Amino acid sequence: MEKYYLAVDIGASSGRHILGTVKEGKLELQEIYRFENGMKQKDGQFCWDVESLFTEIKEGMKECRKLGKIPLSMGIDTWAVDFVLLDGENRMLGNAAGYRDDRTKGMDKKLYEVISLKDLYERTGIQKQIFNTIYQLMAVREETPEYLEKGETFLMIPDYFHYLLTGVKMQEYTNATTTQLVKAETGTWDYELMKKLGLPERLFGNLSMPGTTVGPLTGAVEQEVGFSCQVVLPATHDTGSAVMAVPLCPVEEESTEDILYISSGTWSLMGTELSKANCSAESMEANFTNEGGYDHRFRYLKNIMGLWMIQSVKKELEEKGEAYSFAELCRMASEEEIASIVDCNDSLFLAPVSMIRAVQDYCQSSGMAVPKTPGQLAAVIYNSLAACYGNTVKELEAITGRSYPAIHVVGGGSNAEYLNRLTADRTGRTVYAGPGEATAIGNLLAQMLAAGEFESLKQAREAVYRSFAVKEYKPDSPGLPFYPAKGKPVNKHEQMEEK
Ligand code: LRH
Repeated sequence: MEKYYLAVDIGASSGRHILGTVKEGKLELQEIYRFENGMKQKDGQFCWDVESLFTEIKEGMKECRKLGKIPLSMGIDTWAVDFVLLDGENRMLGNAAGYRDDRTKGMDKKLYEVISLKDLYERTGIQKQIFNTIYQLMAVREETPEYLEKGETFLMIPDYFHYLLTGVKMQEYTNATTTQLVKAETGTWDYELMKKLGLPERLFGNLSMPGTTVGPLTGAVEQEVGFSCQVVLPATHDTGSAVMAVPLCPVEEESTEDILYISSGTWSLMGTELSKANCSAESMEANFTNEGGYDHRFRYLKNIMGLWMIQSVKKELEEKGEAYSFAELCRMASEEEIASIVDCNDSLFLAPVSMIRAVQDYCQSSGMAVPKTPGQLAAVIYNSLAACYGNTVKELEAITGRSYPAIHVVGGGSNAEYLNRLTADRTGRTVYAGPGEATAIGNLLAQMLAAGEFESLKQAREAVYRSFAVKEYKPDSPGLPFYPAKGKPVNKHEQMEEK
């Protein structure tokens, strides 16, 4: 009898249900459902439609029933930092505001009246991003303090969905660290900080680690979807799940402290794994973050604007009646000579009214060639991203004192061949691209580890390496897909053995 596990992975632009199983030490995946997501304006605020997302979660679960593949367990991961507040009767107070909403404008100044940025970083190790939960909670305190007074529970988005599925409220650790309210040293809520900020402690219960069983589905959900299973916490922060699925080559790589990764999607999260957080001033100045990972490891990384810029340009062009696929934009970009580079991490690009205008204005005001055609715009964006990766490698090497020969690009963006080539060239490192479904795979791994399918994360990562095709890109050379003559993609390790 096959044992199935279900990962529900919801990103900023889409969600998917993926069933996973382990066969002869290899992971097998089946995507059974996919749906759209996005922040929408509601009551003058950018919000997530959590109600319709929960309907989609249940619709996807029904597919398991239809296929006759009932999972032993399931877990949900989403983007970080966003949350809901529930009152004593478990009703939402206000909306599930999204991180691109500008309610946090000026909240950094308010926060620093209470605690300096340096002290905050020393305690939490979390990189300043104006949309972090801490700044969002400051905005709640300013605009709707009654929500904090009436609030009984604070739940991050995946915790809220787990609650709707099971009736059990759990607060998962990896995602909680992105609130900037968790102490890096202890991995527990920083109640002292909360007190300083006027945030009621009662909102924040004990943190639970990935692998913890939340509980079985409620009777109502079971009836609706047609089966029951346990809900088990993955790393509910999508990036935490993606980093769990960075493949580890048993021959070349001892641990993920030896390698760099980029979790590439709407955001590009570039970094390494550390066993101890680095909360130094140097690290803070370089804007690196120490997000909590599986097994109390730290995801030491930089948050880079990512594919959001090209996604926004693509959408804008579509609205003007000019539709291009990402592959077409990449091809057009590769034929352009434009040398302009923008700073992807400039807050200008976080939520501009027009991304095309934002890129053009940036180039204009810094005296660089202004991109006009879709190909030129795409070239500037992809080259800027790769240049940012190049700088980040240098910063990481300077801070950790290590040298990293290779970069693993995982997640949906690992399919962007053109960007992979630019990344290899601009970083001067070998790029290993894949797997594309890293986030869902990582979600599954946490459940599988809890069920005893693997003994350790290292073993699980080695299974990822054996199970999925990885493409290699050497600097200054075209991407070389690892396709042996007979056709099926193999991974780099098998390829080396063939030589
Ligand atoms: C990626 C991500 C990232 C966060 C951002 C809000 O989806 O979770 O790690 O910083 O969304």
